[in-house]
Amino acid sequence: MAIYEGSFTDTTSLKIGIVIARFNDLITTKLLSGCLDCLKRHGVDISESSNNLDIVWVPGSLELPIAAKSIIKKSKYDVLITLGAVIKGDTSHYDVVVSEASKGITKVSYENNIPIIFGVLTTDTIQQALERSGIKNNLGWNYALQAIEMGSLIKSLN
Ligand code: INI
Repeated sequence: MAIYEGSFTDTTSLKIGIVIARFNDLITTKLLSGCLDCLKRHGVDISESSNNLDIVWVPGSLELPIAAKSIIKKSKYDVLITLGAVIKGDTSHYDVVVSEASKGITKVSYENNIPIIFGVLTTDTIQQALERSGIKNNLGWNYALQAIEMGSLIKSLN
């Protein structure tokens, strides 16, 4: 019997890409800082000279899939993290943005056999988004943990 699971300790060779939306950047920059804090505390080199981490900025969550697809072509990543914030509020096309972003990200992940963490907050209000990006908890931290786990797991299975 073989049991496979991700490792949280052997991160030094993990190559990670982060694709982040600028829309609602009050929230997404907080997700990014939580994410980077977690990666750093788990041994990932997050310095500007790092060869193991790249960050790509896009206008909004709808653009996350195409940027993920493009960055994968440019370099070999073990895992990608997509960060965005879609807040219902007055936005009538909330459902379209959430649905297309999630479908697109899943498609890119399956087609390229690379885990892509769906770090897009989907909330009814800005208050909920603030609570999930720092005021109460910073889900950016969780997304980074999930990335480490999935990146190392899929690497070990390939
Ligand atoms: N993009 C987001 O990331 N979050 C949102 O809440 C949002 N709303 O509300 O519209 C949003 N829209 C922009 C969209 O992602 C694209 O960038 C834009 O439509 C251009 O293609």
